[in-house]
Amino acid sequence: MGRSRRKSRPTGDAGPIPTADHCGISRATSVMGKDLVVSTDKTPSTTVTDVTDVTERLSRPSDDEIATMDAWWRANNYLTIGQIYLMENPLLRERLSSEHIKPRLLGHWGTSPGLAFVYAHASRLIRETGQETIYLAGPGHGGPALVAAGYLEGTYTEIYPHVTSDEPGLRRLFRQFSAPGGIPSHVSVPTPGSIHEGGELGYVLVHAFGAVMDNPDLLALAVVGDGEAETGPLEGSWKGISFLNPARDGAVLPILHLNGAKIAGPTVLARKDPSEVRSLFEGHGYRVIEVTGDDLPGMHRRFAAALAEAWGSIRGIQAAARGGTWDGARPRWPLIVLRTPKGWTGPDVVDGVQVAGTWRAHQVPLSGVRGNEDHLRVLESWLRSYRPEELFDETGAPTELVRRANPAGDLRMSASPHANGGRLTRDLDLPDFRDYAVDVHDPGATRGESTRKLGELMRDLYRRNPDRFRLFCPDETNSNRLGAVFEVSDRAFAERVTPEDVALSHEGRVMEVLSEHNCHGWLEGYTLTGRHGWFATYEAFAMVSASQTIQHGKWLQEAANLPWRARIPSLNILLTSTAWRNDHNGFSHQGPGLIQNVITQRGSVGRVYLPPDANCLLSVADHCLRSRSYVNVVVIDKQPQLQWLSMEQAIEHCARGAGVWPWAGTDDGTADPDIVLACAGDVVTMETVAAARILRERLPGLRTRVVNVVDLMSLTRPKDHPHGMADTLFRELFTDQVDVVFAFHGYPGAVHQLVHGRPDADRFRVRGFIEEGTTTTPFDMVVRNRASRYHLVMDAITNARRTPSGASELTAWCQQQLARHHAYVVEHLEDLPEVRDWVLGDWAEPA
Ligand SMILES: Cc1ncc(C[n+]2csc(CCOP(=O)(O)OP(=O)(O)O)c2C)c(N)n1
Repeated sequence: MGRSRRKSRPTGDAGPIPTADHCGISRATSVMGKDLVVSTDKTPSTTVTDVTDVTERLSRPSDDEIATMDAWWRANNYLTIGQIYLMENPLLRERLSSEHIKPRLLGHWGTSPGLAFVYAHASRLIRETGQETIYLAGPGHGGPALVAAGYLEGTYTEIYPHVTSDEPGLRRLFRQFSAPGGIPSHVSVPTPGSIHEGGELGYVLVHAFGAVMDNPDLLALAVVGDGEAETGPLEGSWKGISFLNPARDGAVLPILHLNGAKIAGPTVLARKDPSEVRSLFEGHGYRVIEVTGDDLPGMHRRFAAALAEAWGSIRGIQAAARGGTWDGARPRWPLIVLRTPKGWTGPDVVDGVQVAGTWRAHQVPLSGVRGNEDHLRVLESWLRSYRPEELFDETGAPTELVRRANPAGDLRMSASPHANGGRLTRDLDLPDFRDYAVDVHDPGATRGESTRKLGELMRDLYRRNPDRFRLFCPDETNSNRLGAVFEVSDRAFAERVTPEDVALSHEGRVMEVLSEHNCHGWLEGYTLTGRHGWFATYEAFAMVSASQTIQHGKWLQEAANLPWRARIPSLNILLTSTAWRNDHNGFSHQGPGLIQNVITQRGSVGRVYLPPDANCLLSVADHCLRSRSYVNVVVIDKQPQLQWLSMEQAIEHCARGAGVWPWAGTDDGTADPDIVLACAGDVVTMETVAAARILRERLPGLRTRVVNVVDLMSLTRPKDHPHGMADTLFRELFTDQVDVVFAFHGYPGAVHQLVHGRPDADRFRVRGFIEEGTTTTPFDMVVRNRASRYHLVMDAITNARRTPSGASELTAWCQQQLARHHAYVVEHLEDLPEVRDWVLGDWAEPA
């Protein structure tokens, strides 16, 4: 450490540009830090060939064009550093002093110059081609660079007029960054042009691929951090091209930014020999284009050529597919590997220690500026090295030299309507969900596979909305009984299709990939750019992508505070193959954890629905598809299940969120019941209704009331969530003193959490999933978790306000029934017939 290295400086604006000193990989890597492995391979994996006139021109920027891009880049770097360090003296009108420095230096410099470099070049591409482009910064901690980009493009001032395009505006821009009452340090929701915060690393490509699906004119530039590239979700997301159709979808251009380091050490891909990196991505099906170095203006020339080559190749692929000359083979989409030093153009050596090109450049390369005169002087000369006097005029506005780098209007990446997807959202052409109703004459008399009905509704959504609805599912569309969609659309697949494959083609639009991260992220990208969809998954494996659900919820929550962000279609998540009926599988497949995550999130974005049957599911689904900017979690099993409500009843029940099922209990509503039997979730609803029936038959003196909850958030107080039911309704359903035996689909703690603050909340006795799982019979699952009808009956007796005669005999009978169950399932490997075939109508007391 401590070895000083040659360091380049930004170029001048309009002066003569030195000839590009083309460096091979070996030379370029040698300036990036001693830690980097140096390759002697000088052969680029692709050459600039077969390009149109436009790409030819793009690939050879004039000196003037380079000067323009370089000025914009310098301005961006200057603004980035200003945001991290300065609270006064934004244009260095006076000698920098410690009073100008923020007391807390928060932000990330290391990735920012690379992000801004790519941005400057992308803007030139857009200016020359009119290409609609969005920019996704995987390392979203480079927030100041993207804020600066929006500011230089004028978008920032258009959205936030108080951040003016002059010296006072610059001061505000700097002061607000990473500051109380200001903006966060990442490419977060307030950043114009962003659909991707990049806070939790790993999702940049899934967002990019989701954004371009059914978006044929869009190019998503996705900068992937080399640290980010070590995450599981990112590693899995390179496969996006295997699902892209060049005729119908737009394109993703990944730019893998190998700046060599993450927070505290080197990255795997940066330390690999470039030939290995190339092989890796060629293996994924990409055409790898490499640009390496820190020399200027050589880097401008080489990157311009690389971008031109990538764009030309994208347009070539699309032209062939759209012009009918595509042979159907999965195209080899371009990918740029960009090697630059971390903290490029920043302080090289600080206190005798190498900073630029190392992990030390990650956050704030000069940390002691306020109390360290040497650091202060280094900071000042660093800022002055960008020659701000050429970049900002006497009023503080960006000069013409800088501004001419910007594309116009909506083509500015910070102003792209695609990145404010609500602006482009078209409502779904929705079929009438009542048309898919299950005929229910008597409650609990017939069985049906509820999700099959939803599949039929989705089939017709595909039919009516071929450009704006998709289902995303990790390989389980059929298993989850949603297979009706295949009557209209195949699964999307861009790899080889064989005659044995079923419902699989290039034209397909049902998204099946065995990655919850990809499915979830693609749907996020799809909805963030204004289109609609569902993510359907096994309930337990929703936990694989639970963090994405939480992150997206945060995004929506923050977006709701920004009037300029138009509301986008909701993220709809169907959890099926649930904990209670995962028949083929076992404990690993049993986990209702996502409910807990969603109800725990602050704010009003999350909604959890537990429809007990098909008609309720249809009503809830219709509501979710019409809603905007929510995370809707819908939980229902795929197995045949008892149907309770007619469509009219279901609509009314779902609209209220919760209600009494008078036919299930014995309470006539004239006085408080002795016990309330409440339920939320399909399987436990059946157990509750069965328990109420047992009580009616065997303990007729006990007044029971059955309450079913569809909208879980309705249990909360209105001040805690917009769905929270009014106090009067809560008392109407649950009284304010009668004990409630609550059978819940998920973990019991969730109900306690939700009813917190309601009258005498301690009276809720909750049964739910208590992690007693295995591969066993359906009824054995509820028995193991003490949520069976017999457990509920015993709970009702224990907690009822009165104990009618016969109660202790009934308790003993329940215990006998449980003993019978245990003996029977072990002997016969299935449930007792009176349980297995139980329906409400013909319940018969066993002999
Ligand atoms: C999933 C996740 N894990 C850890 C972090 C903490 N973190 C923030 S930045 C960073 C390093 C990122 O390195 P890289 O992607 O190479 O970005 P760059 O070097 O360009 O800053 C880490 C580990 C995170 N943000 N997200």
